[in-house]
Amino acid sequence: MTNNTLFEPYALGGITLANRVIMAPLTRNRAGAGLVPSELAAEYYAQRASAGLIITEATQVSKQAQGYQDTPGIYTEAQIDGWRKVTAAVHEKGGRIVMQLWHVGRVSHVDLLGGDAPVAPSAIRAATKTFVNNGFADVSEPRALKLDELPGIIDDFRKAAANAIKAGFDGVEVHGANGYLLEQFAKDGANIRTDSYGGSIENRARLMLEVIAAVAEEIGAERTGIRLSPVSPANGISASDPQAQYDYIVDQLEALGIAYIHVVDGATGGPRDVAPFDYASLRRRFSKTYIANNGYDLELAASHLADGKADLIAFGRPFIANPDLVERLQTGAPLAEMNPATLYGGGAAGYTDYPRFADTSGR
Ligand code: 8OZ
Repeated sequence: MTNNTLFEPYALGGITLANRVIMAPLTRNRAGAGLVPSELAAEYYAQRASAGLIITEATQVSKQAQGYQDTPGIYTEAQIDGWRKVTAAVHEKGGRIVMQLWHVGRVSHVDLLGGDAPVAPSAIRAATKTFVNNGFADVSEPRALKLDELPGIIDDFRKAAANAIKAGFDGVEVHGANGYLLEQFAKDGANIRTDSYGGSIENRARLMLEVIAAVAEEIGAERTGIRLSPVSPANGISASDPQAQYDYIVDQLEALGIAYIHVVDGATGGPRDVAPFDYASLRRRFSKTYIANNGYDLELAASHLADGKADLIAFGRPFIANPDLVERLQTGAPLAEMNPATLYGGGAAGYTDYPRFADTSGR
């Protein structure tokens, strides 16, 4: 393969990545009591520290932000202490790690919220399921957020970013994708508000951009990134004009000077060509780092880097069964298949017990 820069170092914001293979955020539902990451989480992430950068599983910024059973948080001292063990273990191995900050909005269930309704831009229930009480269930009917509640949500993201830095993270990625709160505001399929947070493209982007501005002010724009999924139908979301919406959003993100945008091509975890969209338009509008994700293999990753379509490529599912994904891609070793039965919840099985290729070959 010619001109493959995937295994070359890269300067992202203020940090240097050893290579351009990024571990995408992966929800694993294994947090312990108090939604503190388990002891196993430090081992799991450390096993994957040869990634140029690890983006953690989505982590809720408040109690209200949770949408699935046993996902970790970053709003209590115990959670900060738990995450500190994770960042220490990854840094010990020479890796880099940022935390993905998450508010699920309407994608939640009353049983996760002490009986409260999930919150959303508008009282429109998503056609999607969540995982709660050890099974899948339809999400609950949401209630529309009042205008005076939005500053509190922005503040939750701000505090969560500060907590992430306290816990030793190299930065944060705001989850602006996959049908969760910030995307619910941005996309008109979920937002029919008539105040300053609904209607026009500018109004629908407002909450996302205010969150990013607050996070960047708190921890520095060079440590702030965002994940976007312009045309993904994930979690029952839809948008009538994603090109204009995301061109505008990325123009504003450029003005805010953040370190990176992390863009899901097509349907998250599904077809890359689900709808027409000009990703090059986002790339042109953003001068800093562009991370591309969704269904990449070695060849596609190398070609997108060579063509200048992206600076870094995020791999999600391949990292589950291949802790040494970087080395496997680099040496041409075969990739192991993950077991879907142990993807969400449980303990070490299907989490920390996938071996490195070097430990299985030749036996
Ligand atoms: C899979 C299961 C639950 C949540 C996302 C945070 O799609 C998620 C998620 C993925 O961004």
